[in-house]
Amino acid sequence: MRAPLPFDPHGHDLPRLSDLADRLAADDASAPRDRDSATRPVLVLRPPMLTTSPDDDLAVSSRRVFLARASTLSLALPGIGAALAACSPSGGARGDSTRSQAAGTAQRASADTQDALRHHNSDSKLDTAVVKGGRPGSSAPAGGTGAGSTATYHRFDPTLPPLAAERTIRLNWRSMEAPVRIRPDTVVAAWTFEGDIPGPIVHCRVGDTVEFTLTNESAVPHSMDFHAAQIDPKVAFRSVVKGQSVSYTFKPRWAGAFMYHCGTAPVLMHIGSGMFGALVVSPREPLPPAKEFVLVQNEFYLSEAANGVRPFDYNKMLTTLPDYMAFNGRPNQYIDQPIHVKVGDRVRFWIVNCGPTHPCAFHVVGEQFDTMYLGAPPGTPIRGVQTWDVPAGGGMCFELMCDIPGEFPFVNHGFGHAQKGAIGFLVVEA
Ligand SMILES: [Cu+2]
Repeated sequence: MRAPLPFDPHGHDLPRLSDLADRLAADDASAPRDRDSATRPVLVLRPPMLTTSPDDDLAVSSRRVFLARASTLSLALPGIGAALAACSPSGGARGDSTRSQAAGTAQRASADTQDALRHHNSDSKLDTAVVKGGRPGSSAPAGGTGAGSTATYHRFDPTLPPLAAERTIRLNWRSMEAPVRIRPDTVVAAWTFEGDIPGPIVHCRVGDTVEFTLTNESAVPHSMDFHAAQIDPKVAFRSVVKGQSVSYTFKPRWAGAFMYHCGTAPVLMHIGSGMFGALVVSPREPLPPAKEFVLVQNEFYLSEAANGVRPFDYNKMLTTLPDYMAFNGRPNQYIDQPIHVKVGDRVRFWIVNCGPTHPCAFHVVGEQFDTMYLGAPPGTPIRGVQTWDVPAGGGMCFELMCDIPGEFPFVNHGFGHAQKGAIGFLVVEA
């Protein structure tokens, strides 16, 4: 029998992860099924205007998904299994107070949306886009989506793109609506830069010139806010309507991992619907050679599917209880298709947390970061880090040496969020 962990409040023996997975597999026999899949455990969907907490259903189903996958990994994840067991709600332990609290939050969120719509002022830079042309509080276009079946699932390549020989980076991007398949059984009605979540990963050096143009092809006004730019936001980050463009130029002054995002109000809706990405700025003097990867964390707040596509749900964004979390836009994608390196490789993770709300407590199970940069590399490295919080809107650089072979889970150590998809595998081959 496993000894009780120090943080087990009841002092009970904790079930093994494999036991939990078996139990959940049995539960699945009576679990609700996705209309598109007879085998995959899924979420119980609520109407867009929430009156009860979605979290109970979500927690159960995502725990099933995670544990079903993790059960095959139980040898690699004993600590995670114990932590999951300790954190799992037992029976109705969370109780009605959580539920009624969340219901109250959702109703307030609904009221907030109505309030936002009432105070909509199309002349204001900060209020340009309370969903013109769509359903209030939803990313769904007015004409419906219906293009979900054409969106194919693909792994988002986490490899940092190489630096260009040119010292001027020219980016001509479109803001556009697009169906994005974030899981094999889930297509979302996204607002995007260049048609994917996240937007393109950009790599440049300190002092390079970035010449940026955004052309809006969407019915909703959009804009672009590069955190790596020091520039008058009222001018450069202004919103443009369909068919118009905005252009500006900047030179990143600091190295680091920087978020970019649409800054059109309500910003929560625009970031929350997929309009974000990462710009990695390398220092003038190259860092030590490494295998470099970019992980962009985000949250998904989705409403019920229409024509096979799930719109984003502004009310749910206000509750801050996501359906899924992801690195690079697809929950659990690097569990299914891990990141591979070799013994002797130095690995450098550029972590950008696009939120819109929650932090990313970045950690690699079975490893330690020998070097971590809170600010601009190579200045003031922090040594010997186990976990560090990357805040929403922030980016940091984490390095480790791969001394031994194995499968090392990288996680958001806020495990409610790892269970919802902010997790993957770094496979170190001998
Ligand atoms: Cu936008």
